[in-house]
Amino acid sequence: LLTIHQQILDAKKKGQKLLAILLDPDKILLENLGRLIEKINQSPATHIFVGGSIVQNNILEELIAELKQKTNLPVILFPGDPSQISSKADGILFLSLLSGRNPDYLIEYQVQAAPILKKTNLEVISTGYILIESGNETAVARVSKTEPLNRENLDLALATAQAGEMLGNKLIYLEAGSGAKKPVPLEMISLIAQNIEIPVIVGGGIVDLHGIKNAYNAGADLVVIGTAFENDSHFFEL
Ligand code: 1GP
Repeated sequence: LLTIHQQILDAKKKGQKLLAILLDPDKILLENLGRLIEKINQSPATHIFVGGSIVQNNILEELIAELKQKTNLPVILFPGDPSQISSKADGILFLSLLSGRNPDYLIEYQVQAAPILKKTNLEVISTGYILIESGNETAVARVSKTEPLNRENLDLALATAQAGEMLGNKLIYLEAGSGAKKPVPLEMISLIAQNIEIPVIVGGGIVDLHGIKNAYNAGADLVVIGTAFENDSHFFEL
């Protein structure tokens, strides 16, 4: 059986593009979950990400239990902090916010999370998380108290991604932030994808199928859709 990470590498090698639906526990009503999962099962999604910048809602465990019961897709934690860990998921993006200079999001939260993760069977996937300026302040920037990278500074974004790869990150996540006005620039995706070996995840502000396709064509291996699916669970039927 392949790990989540091996499956992503495998897909990349074969040129198969991957799609994650991001579910924010704070924005989900458990009574609607059954229908939502049906939509996910009918969609082209290959992965489910669960998380948010701050999760106040206490439904994380229940949400994941129900997802595990009703879908076959891998459920991967995408946590804003160590409180968002559930042993019921399949894996976790173990994020380090490489674009920022806030030590809490570079290493402190990882130190707090490590002993908790050791007690679970979660697949821990080291991920370099790079926040790109998006034309509006996003929750990630606000909560992490970090500056996103300038969208025009392609060299700095590339150097950041390469540093992540050299540090041993298994994935690079280029993030414009949930509800971003402007998604990650295509030239940036393409420069980075061409100059690192590890798979590239792209998300934030992608609101239509055209945007998904553009990100794939630029070199994204996995695209993340949150808000667009939240607003319209028929999104993928078009
Ligand atoms: C946010 O990249 C994800 O972390 C998805 O963003 O909600 O804008 O799709 P959206």
